[in-house]
Amino acid sequence: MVVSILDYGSGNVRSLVNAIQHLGYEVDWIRNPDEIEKAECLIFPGVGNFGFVCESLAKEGYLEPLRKYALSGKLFMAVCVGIQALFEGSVEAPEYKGLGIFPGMVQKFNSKDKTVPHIGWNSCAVRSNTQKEYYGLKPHDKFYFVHSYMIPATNLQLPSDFHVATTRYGDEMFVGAIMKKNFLATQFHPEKSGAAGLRCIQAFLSGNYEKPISGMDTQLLENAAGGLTKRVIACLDVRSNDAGDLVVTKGDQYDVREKANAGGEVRNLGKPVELCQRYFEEGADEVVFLNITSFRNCPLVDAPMLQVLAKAAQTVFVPLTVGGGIREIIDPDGTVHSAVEVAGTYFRSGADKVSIGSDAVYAAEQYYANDQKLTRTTAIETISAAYGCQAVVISIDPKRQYVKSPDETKHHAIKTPHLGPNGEEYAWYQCTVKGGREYRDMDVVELARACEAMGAGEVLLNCMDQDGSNAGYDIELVRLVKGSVNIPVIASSGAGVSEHFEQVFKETDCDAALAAGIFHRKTCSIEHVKEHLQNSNVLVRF
Ligand code: 1PR
Repeated sequence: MVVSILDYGSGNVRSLVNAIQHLGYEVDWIRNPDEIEKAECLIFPGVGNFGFVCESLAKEGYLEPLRKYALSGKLFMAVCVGIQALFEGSVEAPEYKGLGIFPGMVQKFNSKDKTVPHIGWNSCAVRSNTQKEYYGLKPHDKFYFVHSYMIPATNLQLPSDFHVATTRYGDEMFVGAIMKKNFLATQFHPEKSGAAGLRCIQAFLSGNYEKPISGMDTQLLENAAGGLTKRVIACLDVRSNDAGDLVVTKGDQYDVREKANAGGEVRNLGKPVELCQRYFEEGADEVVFLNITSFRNCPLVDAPMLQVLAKAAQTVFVPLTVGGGIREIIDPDGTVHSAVEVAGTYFRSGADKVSIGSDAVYAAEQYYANDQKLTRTTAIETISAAYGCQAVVISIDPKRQYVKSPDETKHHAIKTPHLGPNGEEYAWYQCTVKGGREYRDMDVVELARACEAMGAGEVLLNCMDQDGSNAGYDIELVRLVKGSVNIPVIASSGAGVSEHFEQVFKETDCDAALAAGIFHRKTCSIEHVKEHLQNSNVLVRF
């Protein structure tokens, strides 16, 4: 069977193609409305903004053929914004009409009591006692979600031959998937949901709709184990070594060279694609690639990280983030590529999110200089507008600065039990650019808030003081930033033992913890960290 994917300009569909091919199916593209009715199996991917998706469908003449196909009884699957587009409309873009196959409007998550977007691994299964699983969705599995808008599960009016799998986030219950024979629409990304997601796609493609299972514990979905997990993320700092090979390296406080007496060379801790594969197999919830030298003077199409991503995405089915050099770039021949074009090139190679470091600081400076008005021209704003805020992470590289009293600085200072070199009781966190080499007159709270306002969907919070120290996360820093924004915060830098992950999850509200050296050096595996977290009552995915 050939699996047809609708190509109407949606974001990262590379991963979907990779997952389908990995399962042994052939893929082709539908690029014309007339081709829809000829498809024997059609997948409708959706990434980004509801308005963008529905406008593109309408403009290209897809609305009617797609509606007809979805109801035809032939194999049909919709993903993420794809499931939302099956409804009448969305509060995200009320001026656009959806396909109207199901009645009702897509709503926004309530952000008063929780972080929005809903990013991470959550449960999704049919809450009934039919003792059946549908398309391989089991109550104890976790699936990868990334969205700010959802279809509330209450007052849902669907034809009676559809089953609904639900998911809980905070006190809101929403639609995780809708299915009937030959029809599957998911809010989660099956192609990014590891083994559980591949099982779901396989069950769909092979027509394995329902399967009796014994001892199905739907009760699991009602208790704490049914919710969003804390994520454990592996980070690969990538650069060329002195011999010109692309290697994963790791610094201490951002210095990636061995000490002079050890040769002074760039530390080589392995090959990017191999390490990524290893971390996927060990159970990493996400993998981040940071291009720490931005490979200057290289045309965009030849950027070495593009090949790394393309290769990794063929066999790694969890979200991949790429950072380093996400900004407007000029090729050696003078060709200018806008930031959104640069990001698009990475998305098409297999990245799910881009992370912006230095450029986020410059944009935040511009934001405050402009009386907190949005220009809609920065990398954060343009990428977020085109691909959705969930695709934009900002990577912060702060350095702790001590002061005797908060009055000594205009920046957000905290009282700290870890006194400064001269007994200072207060500290603030200064933002840096260019991999920590240049300090700017901005603190982490100002930066995180400005980036959230400009449309960033997540914060990757490094810490120059803790990086490579194995001494644990900077708990005060994580608390400070998490308390300043409403988007997810990934704690980074300093993990040395499993207990450090437990500490950062229990003592702060961070959403994910990232580490590098501990995994590269095999001090302990991701599996071991997760076992420790589970035994400490922190909800994680296995
Ligand atoms: O400014 O948009 O081009 O992005 C550059 C990116 O590269 C930023 O995300 C910046 O953090 C990163 N970067 C630049 N130079 C370095 C360096 O180390 N010399 N890496 C660097 C930052 C921090 C994390 C590390 C954690 C966890 N390294 O990547 O993985 O601290 O480490 P640990 O668990 O071993 O303590 P732009």
